Amino acid sequence: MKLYTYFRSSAAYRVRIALNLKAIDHELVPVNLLKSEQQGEHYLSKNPQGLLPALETEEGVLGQSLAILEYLDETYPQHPLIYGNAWEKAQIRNLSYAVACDIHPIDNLRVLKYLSTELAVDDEAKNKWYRHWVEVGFEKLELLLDEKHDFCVGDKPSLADVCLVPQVFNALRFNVDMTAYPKIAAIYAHCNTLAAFSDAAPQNQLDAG
Ligand SMILES: N[C@@H](CCC(=O)N[C@@H](CS)C(=O)NCC(=O)O)C(=O)O
Repeated sequence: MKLYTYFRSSAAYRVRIALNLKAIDHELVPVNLLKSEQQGEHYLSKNPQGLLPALETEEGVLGQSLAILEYLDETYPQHPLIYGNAWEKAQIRNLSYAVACDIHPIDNLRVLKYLSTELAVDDEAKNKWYRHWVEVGFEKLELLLDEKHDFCVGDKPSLADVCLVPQVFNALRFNVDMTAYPKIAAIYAHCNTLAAFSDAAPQNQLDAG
């Protein structure tokens, strides 16, 4: 199994965490987003959407991190990412989608590039945009979390943690003040005590340079 990845891609980071949690044998294939390799012929032949990540399996190449994560959960049931009864599973998805569908896409590289190149937004305003949408999302997410658990929904990592941790990493990179979100910050710190999470972190990737 091959994962097309970039060290700072938070969607790829999600899948790296899941592969580690499930101890699935895999190879990481770097695709440099800053060199626009995701738009190159080779990568587009794998994933025509031109976005990271993509997972190459014996069955074919799959894009979209949430689809990949659910596929891995079904095919490698050890250490389930979506667990519990129907209600608990829905809670996991609720938190995961709050990050992956509502926060991440507005702050994606191509959106930030469009702000700079097409709308002539300067770096300061672009970073303000980034922080704003993370803060709006984290403010609401914080209300959905409780202090009883080490992870988003219980006492073991789920899809929600797999989505949240990369988003917090990026938020810190853009100087979001995490003291405003103590529950999110505590979950982030706790997850990073696990090798599956810390090994998947951007600074620990071979392509981190
Ligand atoms: N919904 C997609 C989002 C994928 C995505 O936006 N990937 C980013 C990296 S985190 C990317 O490839 N960006 C390249 C670009 O914006 O040109 C997923 O979850 O896989």
